[in-house]
Amino acid sequence: MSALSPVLVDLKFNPEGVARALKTAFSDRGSINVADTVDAARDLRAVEYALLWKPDADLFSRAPNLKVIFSGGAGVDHIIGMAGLPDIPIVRFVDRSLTTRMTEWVVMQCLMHLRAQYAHDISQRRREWAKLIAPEAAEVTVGVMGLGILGQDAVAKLKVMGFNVIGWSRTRKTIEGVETFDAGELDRFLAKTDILVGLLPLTPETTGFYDSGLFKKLRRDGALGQPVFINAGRGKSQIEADIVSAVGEGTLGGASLDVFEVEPLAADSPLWELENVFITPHDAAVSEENALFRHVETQIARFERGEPLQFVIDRAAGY
Ligand code: NDP
Ligand code: OXD
Repeated sequence: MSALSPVLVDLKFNPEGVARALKTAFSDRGSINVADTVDAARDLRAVEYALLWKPDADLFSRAPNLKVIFSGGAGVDHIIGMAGLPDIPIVRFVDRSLTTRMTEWVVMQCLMHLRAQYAHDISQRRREWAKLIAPEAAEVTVGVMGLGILGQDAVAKLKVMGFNVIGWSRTRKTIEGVETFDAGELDRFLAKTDILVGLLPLTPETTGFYDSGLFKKLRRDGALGQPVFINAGRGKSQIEADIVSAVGEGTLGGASLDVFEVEPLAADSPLWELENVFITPHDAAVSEENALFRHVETQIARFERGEPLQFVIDRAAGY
């Protein structure tokens, strides 16, 4: 019997965590971690499976016999545009822990804006006892853009918190107790939204999508007064200069951003300075390495048993 092909790993995140988790993962076939100096120059021609996050530009020419590509995250935009990308299945990472982490972040940000936490932060620094009367969650409509794995979990848990939740996606979804809109109903969706939550993948359609024109269409007579923009999808979907001016002129009452046009966010970005903008460094929902490797092992086992792979992206749609 010929030896099983090792899994090629090129993950540009948390190198110590990846190296540690690889010690026990893929025990039947082994792995080649190109981030590790020992493996960096290895011959990749026989490799059949690659697990990638922002891989080296020459990876596909070095590994010309791949059968399946696995994304190290839920998004695949870091691979889709690459030169030499072979026409083979691309499987994205779908995992309970990743989904849960994202929902924690989304719910936390919605609550921070509901309760005007930035104003409390300012008062605290000034040692001021300044009570605020916040609306109830039920008075506020959260509009979730993207009703996929992450969007639907966020919707369910935002509802548990009492928010009125509506949702928008390319194709209409049916979710009990949630008014949903399809791509053609964007303006109707925005006009009902007080807090906009972006959980969209980056595709040509969603590039530069969150701009001043869109912010102006959000509801302005809701319980929060000024609408809020929250984005944890992809930074290249937002126009940051428009966010800065929308917050400055009051079109937006605040924002929460986990993703940015260019990451890391430049030290001189005006976003850092805005009191009512919460910034996190693209860590809303990190991929936990052990869970990621288990998911890849499961999918390879399915593939080798002749069963369909799960979570394969639609190359034409780009996600
Ligand atoms: P899914 O593929 O499960 O869902 C994507 C959703 O977006 C679907 O509802 C889809 O519509 C909708 N959509 C895509 N394109 C359009 C469009 N042009 N117009 C309207 N709706 C559109 O993805 P996930 O929920 O798993 O993940 C979403 C994104 O979150 C990832 O692609 C990634 O960019 C980001 N992410 C960010 C993380 C972070 O830490 N900040 C962590 C993990 C993911 P339809 O249902 O009709 O197909
Ligand atoms: C992902 C991410 O796509 O972490 O999983 O951004």
